[in-house]
Amino acid sequence: MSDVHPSLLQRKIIHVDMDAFYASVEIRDNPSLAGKPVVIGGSPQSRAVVCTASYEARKYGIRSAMACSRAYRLCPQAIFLPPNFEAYSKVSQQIREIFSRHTNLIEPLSLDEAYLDVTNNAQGIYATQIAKAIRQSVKDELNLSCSVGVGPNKLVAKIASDMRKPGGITVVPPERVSEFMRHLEVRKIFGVGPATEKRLHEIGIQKCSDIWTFSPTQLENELGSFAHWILQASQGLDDRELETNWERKSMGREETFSADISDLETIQKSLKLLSKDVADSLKDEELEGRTVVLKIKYADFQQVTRSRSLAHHTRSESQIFNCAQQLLLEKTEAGKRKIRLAGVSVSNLRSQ
Ligand code: TTP
Ligand code: MG
Repeated sequence: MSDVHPSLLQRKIIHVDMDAFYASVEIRDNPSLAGKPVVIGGSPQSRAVVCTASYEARKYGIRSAMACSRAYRLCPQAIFLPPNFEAYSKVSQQIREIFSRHTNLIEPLSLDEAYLDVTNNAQGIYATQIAKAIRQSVKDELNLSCSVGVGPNKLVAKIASDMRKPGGITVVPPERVSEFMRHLEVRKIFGVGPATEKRLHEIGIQKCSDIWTFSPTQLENELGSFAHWILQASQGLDDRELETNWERKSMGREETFSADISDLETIQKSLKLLSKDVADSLKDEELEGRTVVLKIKYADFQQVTRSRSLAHHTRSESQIFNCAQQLLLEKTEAGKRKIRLAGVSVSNLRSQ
């Protein structure tokens, strides 16, 4: 078609996203949970938030980031399980191995999603065939389900993978990009958060095609430097390359307490467990780090981070804990002010 933008003809990008990831892994490993509403997060009595929920649980309105207590009210018969990061990072490595059969150009976005550039793929086959092969391998070898989007760039591929969840493949060829974007709500564009969405609504923009009615100058007057990017994105145009040299920048864990606490001993006990989890995860991923970061959220939600760099890289539980503890005692108001959350992370990482 003559009106297809030339940049849409150059690349083939796939976006893979696992379905109800943490919950699906738990159900796979404990089949008695199949078909039941399963919530991964803290206990309903705690103030933890939901990491994710099985599709059965979502029917009750349960969503990621919702308080577990609210999830419980929505569905008291739901089964609440704590996250098991070791299991999820193992699956994450396994899906990456499956992706690597098709291309070396892989950009993991999180444990459960990644972009693949398959313009020049190992077998010289269509991107759609690769999408089907990946979905099949994930099902046959890992007994898990994923959704896949295929498009001419990252923006379109990512929106596409979300269209037929769970288990669906959505292919948007270059000549269909325009129609695909036309009816989409602007918040579906990666990077349009609630504040931007509100601003766009204020000037009468709901759907991507509403943006097309503005001239670049008009849009710039309304939105400033952001105008160019949103005009491109609304047409499904996106030149970003894959960032294939992705490296983990930090490893961390945090805990929201069931009640605000000022008792230092309880906080230190929590730091010890968090430090152990961090040390274990560093070991799993064969990493070690030099900077220990303590995060504290006070009862009034004010949040502070305090960090200290060690003389050497480490993944020793006791070194991480000692450092976090010192930071707690010397650099925070814990003990005097009540706190609701503590987190420990290690950054400045290198492979060991
Ligand atoms: P998502 O891919 O956003 O969600 P999902 O895989 O559970 O479900 P969907 O089928 O809709 O893709 O996130 C992947 C995992 O990341 C999810 O299983 C749990 C974790 N996560 C959190 O811990 N907190 C959050 O707020 C979100 C959104 C995800
Ligand atoms: Mg997912």
